[in-house]
Amino acid sequence: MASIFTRRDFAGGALALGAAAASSPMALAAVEPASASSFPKGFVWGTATSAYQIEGGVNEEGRGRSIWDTYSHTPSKIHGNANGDRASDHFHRYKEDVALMKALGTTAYRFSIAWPRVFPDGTGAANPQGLDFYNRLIDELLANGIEPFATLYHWDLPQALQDRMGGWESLDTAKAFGDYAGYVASRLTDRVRNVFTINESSTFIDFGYGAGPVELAPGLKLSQARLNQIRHHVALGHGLAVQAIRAQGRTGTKVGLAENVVSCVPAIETAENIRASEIATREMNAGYLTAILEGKYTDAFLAYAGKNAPRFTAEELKIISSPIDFVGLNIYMPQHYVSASDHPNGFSLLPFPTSFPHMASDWLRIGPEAMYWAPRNVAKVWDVKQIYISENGTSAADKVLADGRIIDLDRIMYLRNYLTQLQRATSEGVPVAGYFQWSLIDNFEWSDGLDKRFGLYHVDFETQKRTPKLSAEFYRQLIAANALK
Ligand code: PNW
Repeated sequence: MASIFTRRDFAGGALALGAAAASSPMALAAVEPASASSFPKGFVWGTATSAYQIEGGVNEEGRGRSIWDTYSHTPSKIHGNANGDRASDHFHRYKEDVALMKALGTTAYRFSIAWPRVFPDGTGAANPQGLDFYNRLIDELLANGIEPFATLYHWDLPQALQDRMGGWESLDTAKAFGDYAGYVASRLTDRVRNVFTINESSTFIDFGYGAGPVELAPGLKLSQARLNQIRHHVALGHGLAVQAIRAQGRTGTKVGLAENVVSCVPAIETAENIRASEIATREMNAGYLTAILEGKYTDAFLAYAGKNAPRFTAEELKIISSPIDFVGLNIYMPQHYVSASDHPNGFSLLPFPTSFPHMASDWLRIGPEAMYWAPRNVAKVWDVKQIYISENGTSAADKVLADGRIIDLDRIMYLRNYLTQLQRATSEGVPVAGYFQWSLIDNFEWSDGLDKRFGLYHVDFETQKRTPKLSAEFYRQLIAANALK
């Protein structure tokens, strides 16, 4: 396969990419011996996106409104007053975008299905037309040898559910989510073999319903008690969806979730600190991932939450912990560095120095070791047998140079370092089956609007022209070699 950069892209540039473009990367991979930097044979390389962030087409084929339509049209909520009405226009350009995936050499793609396209009112009558777009997309992916991985909830809750019942504040939203999951599974799992239920519970709960440092839709600021109850409802929604997919999907459909696990990294890798990071992983995820994987809220969590603890039944915990096939981890940064402690809980969370480095998004700390420790600890603590890195990537202040090139060396630096740590994990046998780079194309980055770009391909939001950044070439070379480059 030829380089995704045309010669013109780099004509006259100081970079020697012409040479790379001339020789086939496949041939290179074949002559190079498997090296210490290789990933396991059959490792899945993909990219990830979400519906509201790229699709646009918000009024097409009977789509209902989501809380993000409402929120992004509320003045001053979004940087530059941007919204997702058009976003990256993927709804109309999906064929072009699948070609971009193919040019990278990816063999998998994680996208999300917009609930309000399928159930415009959240519940009740389905809008079969709403699934047509995903049918077209899935068929196009498969025709190009790219495995579809579908996420059912990437934050675009039908507005009707927020209006009628306070969204995830109500247990009925969890039930509605289960029904929607079953409906989608009955129609798509003839071709979609891997399904993620919910994306990043804690981000949309703490930032959407709580007072997180970033604000997300619906933009509420509820008490800790109500947040814990919402978390319980979201976990229940996940469990009901797992059961509905098992009941209505094709036998053998693989189900999991995509969570921004609270990653706890040992500050210094001593045996004591490593043990502390395992304990911290279990306790710092106790409100969601631990409950899903263990079927209980830990004693320490319930004691700490006290009167703010969620109300729950044993039956609900059984549903929440319905067995899943894989765990998806969205890894952007270490949430905590930890050390061993004499405190009864066995770990202490260390404060971040103010000089700790971050990428273009203020929150996006640079701590590549999270890419080793998060999957390593999830596998160790819960004996998880299959893990996907469901998201990893970075924003960067990409500039289109006068000659049209985008030389995003900071993104390459970030990816190389995180992937080095992922390779460390897979080489030690941590069961990571694949990696989804966030993101294929620049998109609507929630409250940051169109300002923070995460794509491997630059999008000109006026013309919708896609241009590969240098990081796209980095990723293509890495995939072709199945090893760090
Ligand atoms: C994730 N934080 O969001 C989401 O899954 C994506 O939709 C998003 O575009 C991507 O990461 C990049 O931001 C996050 O402030 C948003 O810690 C904010 C945070 C973490 C993740």
